[in-house]
Amino acid sequence: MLTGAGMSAESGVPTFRDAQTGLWANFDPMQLASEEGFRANPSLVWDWYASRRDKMRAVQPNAGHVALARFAKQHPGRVGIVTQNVDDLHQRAGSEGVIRLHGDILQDTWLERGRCTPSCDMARAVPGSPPRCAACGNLVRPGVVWFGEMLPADALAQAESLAERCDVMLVVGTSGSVYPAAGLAHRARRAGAKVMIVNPEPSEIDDEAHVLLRGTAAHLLPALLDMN
Ligand code: BV8
Repeated sequence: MLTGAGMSAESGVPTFRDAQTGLWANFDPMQLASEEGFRANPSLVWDWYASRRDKMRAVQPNAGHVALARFAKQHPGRVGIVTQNVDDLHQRAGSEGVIRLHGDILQDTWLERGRCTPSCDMARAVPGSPPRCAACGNLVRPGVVWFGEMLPADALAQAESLAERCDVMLVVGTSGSVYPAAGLAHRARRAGAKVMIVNPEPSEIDDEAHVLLRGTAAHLLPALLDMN
């Protein structure tokens, strides 16, 4: 499975495509989700992530997340879930070993990666927007992969290996516009897998699909996966 923001839409998590609201209405999410965007305006970007975190903590997995988790349990060792989503809804629905390509919004990390010493303790960071290290002033940033940043090498390698070995790749709720994640469907098809896409709208990777299912994750996945 490869999932994107549409997987969480019916849980109430806005997709990247959905218009930004509130303070961030006039900001391009790709600019906000970048190191230069954060350095240019740390508090604006930190508050954007804080508002998304609050929204993600307040919502529940939907029937699509639950159907995927149940299907994986019914077919142990035969289902891999790769997600672009930074929420934890797959995990909260009971899915194990989810490969997170773009990080975890609920995790914090340091902006200047190599700068911190043992005296830099995230738990004792000076509160603020964003918080900063009490020892060296390093800024705290969300543990997500920003545009222009490399994906976690192990997660990407695992995802590429799954794409090359799977018989069927089910692609759910992605516009297929962000790389290298979107390239996984092409990689699977080239390796001989059947590619199925679940999306109410056309996506940029529809050409990779053998089967296109025009519908939503929470409606189609239970029907699709509970049949077996
Ligand atoms: C990198 C975390 C090495 C942060 C995210 C090759 C070609 C072109 C460009 C590039 C390329 N290689 C690299 C790039 C640059 C860039 C990129 O892809 N740019 C694109 C936009 C042109 N990629 C990167 O920068 C990546 N890093 O490549 O590093 C490198 C470095 C420097 C230079 C070169 C190479 C890092 C990408 C990761 C960025 N971080 N997220 C955060 O969340 O804040 S990406 C973020 O946006 C999400 O994680 C997700 O991946 C993406 C949004 O896409 P979707 O999930 O598909 O969501 P979207 O809103 O677009 O669409 C929703 C879909 O759901 C729609 O189709 C809709 O119809 C559907 N839907 C709606 N409701 C439902 C539904 N479907 C089902 N059910 C529903 N109910």
